[in-house]
Formats: sequence, structure tokens, C-alpha cells
Amino acid sequence: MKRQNGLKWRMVSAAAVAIAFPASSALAGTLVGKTTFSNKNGEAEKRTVVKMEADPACVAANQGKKVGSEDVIVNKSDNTLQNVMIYIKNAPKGEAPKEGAVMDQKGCMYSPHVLTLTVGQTMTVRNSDETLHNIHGLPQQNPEFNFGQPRAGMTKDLTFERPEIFKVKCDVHPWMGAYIGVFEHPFHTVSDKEGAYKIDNLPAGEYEVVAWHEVYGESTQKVSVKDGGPTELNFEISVQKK
Ligand SMILES: [Cu+2]
Repeated sequence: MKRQNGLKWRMVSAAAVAIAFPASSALAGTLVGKTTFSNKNGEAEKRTVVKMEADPACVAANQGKKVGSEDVIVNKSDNTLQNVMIYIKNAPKGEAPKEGAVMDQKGCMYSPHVLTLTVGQTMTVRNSDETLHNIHGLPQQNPEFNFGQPRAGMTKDLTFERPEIFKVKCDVHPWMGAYIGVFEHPFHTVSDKEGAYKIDNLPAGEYEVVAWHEVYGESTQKVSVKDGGPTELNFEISVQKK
């Protein structure tokens, strides 16, 4: 009996591999790229030291280390820009990821500083600090939210039903701010520490892709995404003259 079962399992497994492999690589593409700050039109804002002495618990939470502002983070070596939201404007519909996202309040800063969500996806707001944070969301399309979390370890789950980009702030610590992007589809992300981004499982097609930055505004590019291997689309973000 044991041998038979083993044989049966191997056959099923081989069949599953044969079917699943071409399906996953042929039915969708991947969009990858970098977001770079362009110096053509001006200098990037410099990071500043966040002054959090007003709450000694915040200073203690960072063990006295200096914390840099996160609205503009340009990597010195290659001018790549962090914290840029990248999303498809005319995307096909897709299901919200089953895994939720976390918006942490840690060291009296929001982590992450920029977060993207799909409509209906859970965002867990967590306090990791031994001090009171009061998260205050300023959406226009979704209900406003405003609640305190006085102790470390407290969490609260939120979901959003309408797409928009909005700011959240802390009513206790005026330096704390973050941006949340809510989209009707799962084809969105944020550029990472290397200024790189990746959007997976994107069906082949013609798309408009938007890069959005809280200080430098947005830019849009068209791209033709093919099945299989990655399609590269880079963004040069500059100071927008008003
Ligand atoms: Cu706070």
C-alpha cells in the first residue's frame, strides 16, 4: 500500500508541475524599473534630522540615535529615489491580496512611510512604542479615521472601499506623517531602498503607469507589457515647477 501511494503522489506531482509551469509564465508579465531623481530642474530636498525631543519616549525609542526625515530620500550613489508609489492607471481588475499590510508606529515614525493597498485589503495599524500615538487619516473618498493607541502592542484593523491617495498624521507628534494609496486592483507598489520597484502578475497589454511622489508630484508613462520576462520602465522624477 505504501509503495502504491508513493507512486501515485509522484505522478500527480509531475503532472501538476507540467501544467502549472507554462501557465504561470505565459499568462502574465512583470513590470520592473527604478525611480531616479533627475537634477535637470533642481536640487532634491535634503533630509533633515527629525526633532522629537518634545516626547522623551520617542528619543528613548530610538536610543538617542538621530532619525532622518523620510519625505525625500535620494540615494547619494546613484540618485535613485525611495518611497515613490508606482501604479497602473488603466489596470485590469484583480483580487485584493489575502495577506494584510501593516502600518507600524515605531520609533515615533510611521513604517512604512508610503504604503499601497488594494480596496478591501486589511491594513493593521500597530503601535510598537511605549507612548501614545493618535493616527489621524485624512481621506476624501473613504471615511475619516482618528484613534489613539496608548500602549505598545496595540493593533487595529482597517479596510478602505474607495481608491485614493491620502495622508495620515499623528495628532500627538506633529512630525509623524505617512501616505497611503488605495487602488481598485493589485497592480501597485512603492519604490524600495534602492529606488527599485516590481509589479508582478500583470496580464500582457498596453498600460499607463503612474509614479507618484509626495513632494515631486506625479509622472505618467505608457508601456507595452509582454507575457513572460520582465518589461523595464524607469522613471526620472524632478522638481515640478509651479
Ligand atoms: Cu505619534
